[in-house]
Amino acid sequence: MAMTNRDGNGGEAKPDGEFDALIIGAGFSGLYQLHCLRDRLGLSARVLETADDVGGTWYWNRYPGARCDSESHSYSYYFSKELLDEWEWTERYPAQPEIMRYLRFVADRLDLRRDIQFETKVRACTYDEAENRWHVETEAGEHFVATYLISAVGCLSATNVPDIPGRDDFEGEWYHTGEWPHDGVDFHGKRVGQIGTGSTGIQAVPVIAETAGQLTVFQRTANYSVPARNGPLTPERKRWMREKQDEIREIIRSTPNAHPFRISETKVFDVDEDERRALMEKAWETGGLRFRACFQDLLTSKASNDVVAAFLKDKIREIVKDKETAEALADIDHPYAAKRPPIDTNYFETFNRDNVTLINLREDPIRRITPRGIRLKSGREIALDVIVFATGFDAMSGPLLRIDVTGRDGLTIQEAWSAGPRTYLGLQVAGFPNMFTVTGPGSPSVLCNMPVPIEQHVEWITDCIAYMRKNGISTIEPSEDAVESWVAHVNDCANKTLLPEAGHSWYLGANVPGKPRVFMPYAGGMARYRAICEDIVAKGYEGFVMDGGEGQAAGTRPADFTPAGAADQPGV
Ligand code: FAD
Ligand code: N01
Repeated sequence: MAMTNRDGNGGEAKPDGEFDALIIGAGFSGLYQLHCLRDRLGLSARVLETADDVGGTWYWNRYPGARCDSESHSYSYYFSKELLDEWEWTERYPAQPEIMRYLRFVADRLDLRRDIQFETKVRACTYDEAENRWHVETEAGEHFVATYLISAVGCLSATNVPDIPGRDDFEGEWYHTGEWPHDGVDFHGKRVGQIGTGSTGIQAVPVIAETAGQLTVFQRTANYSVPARNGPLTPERKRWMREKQDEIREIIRSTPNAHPFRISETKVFDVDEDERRALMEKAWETGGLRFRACFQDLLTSKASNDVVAAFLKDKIREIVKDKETAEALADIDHPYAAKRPPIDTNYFETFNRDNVTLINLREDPIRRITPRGIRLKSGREIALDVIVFATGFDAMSGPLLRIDVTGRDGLTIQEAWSAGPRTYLGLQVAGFPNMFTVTGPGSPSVLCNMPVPIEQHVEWITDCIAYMRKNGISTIEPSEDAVESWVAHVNDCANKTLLPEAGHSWYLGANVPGKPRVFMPYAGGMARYRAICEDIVAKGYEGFVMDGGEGQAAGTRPADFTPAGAADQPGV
């Protein structure tokens, strides 16, 4: 007897392997997308996930010190009062194990696991125009078919291990932080080398240093960091979080980057030097990403940014005792927060330990990895037992580009994005009907506290699919014109900020050799982005081409992206 899929809330049963919707990825995005399509629309849906559990980012990134830079009460789903009421965070910034527990709790509470197929890596997705179906193949050779394909593959899920000559000759152990062994790594007494001083590296250094015999940190680009001031949540704070859910929701939905605090309206030069200093000291004591909110114009005025950057560099010089090390750490070449600003627990302090050394790669770059360690251009060789690659990700476009996705007329995603990713709203790609991307390039995603854009994207996609089914629409995709307009708008928004000035940042794809340099996230602000998406729907899905229905604003080119009432505040 042919097997059939149990079909959500009453949809038609389908042959084995055939679904209304296939979702790739079981992180924050994929879990909520499954819930919406299955439990709200009653569609048959299946999630395909490489890992053997839910969690996404928090499944893979188990490196020492891994934790959030979003405050716990905002790094949560807000769509369900039950979930909010039933979960309690324990720290201001939850660590990786706690976030994993949270996502497992959500998956179990919503009974999602029965529609997730784990240990299943998607290899290829091909659109069949005659059938109007997506065919999905896995690495193991399984075959699935669906009407709607939703990529929830994440922005930071494709690891970037630099191709340093000799890497494969290394006789010790090496690990990338984004694919960390589940049973941990024992650093006791070992000579450890860590390459990379981004958010990840800055979290890992203090924890690795606690047990390593010797830790050598290889720094190519010096980075700012502000103390996280992490700590346990008091009972009063937990009660406040529970009682103020509605207010918190209102704030995270209305601030430009969806964090649970408002950005000051004061500009750096609105106040005199003493007051400015006092505001920065206060923000430094508050810690975390709230530091960035101490002035309104940090990312729109270079002169203002210079003031804050100088303050932060002086902090490094105050903390780090060895003068040469302090200067190398403070020799930062980009505006503060032009890269996602790291927050830390004792990062700079760790360089005062006897077992920690900084190598400034700007002065003496890595030449090769040898069987025994890392050799620098000067000829100096640092003997190592373990190398930790805290070298980041092929971000935003990388995870989807690692799948062979083929749309209409044989167009591949690799061809469509050969000059950089091109989307409409970060949600769809021209030539790929009925394929949706959650947090795709062109969405505000990584500039935000991400659960907020994730919920918005998922709900937008769900409403769109509901609209299509109600109106007998068989396909949706953006017009080339609409994509053109959106890409131009994304660039305009970025160029109004200092973000593109961090020339080597992953926002620009500059961290991956050969990747086109295009500013990928939408810097116009999450609140404005939400208003734009709503406006486009109100105008009959302006900019989208829909097939089969009637009365659509088929393919019209949006004149601009200035919906009434949307704040024109940069989303940074
Ligand atoms: P992911 O969590 O990345 O999930 C994507 C899933 O897709 C993965 O499980 C992956 O295995 C799966 N997948 C990918 N390709 C395939 C394939 N071909 N076949 C099958 N499965 C596939 N954001 C914040 O807002 N605040 C923070 O504090 C914060 N901290 C972070 C810390 C780290 C170390 C990192 C790396 C990111 C952090 N982020 C943070 C960003 C974080 O990625 C998002 O907050 C969020 O977890 C993304 O969820 P997602 O479901 O969209 O993607
Ligand atoms: O990655 P990164 P990440 N030789 O790309 C260096 C989120 N996140 O994993 O700047 C030598 O920022 C590279 O040097 P350079 C957050 O969104 C959040 O740290 O290219 N060095 C850089 O120092 C974050 O932005 C949290 O010169 C090399 C580092 O490796 C994003 O994830 C925690 C090199 C990579 O930094 C990515 O952060 C962690 C080479 N060949 C992550 N190649 C929190 O919420 C790369 N580098 C707290």
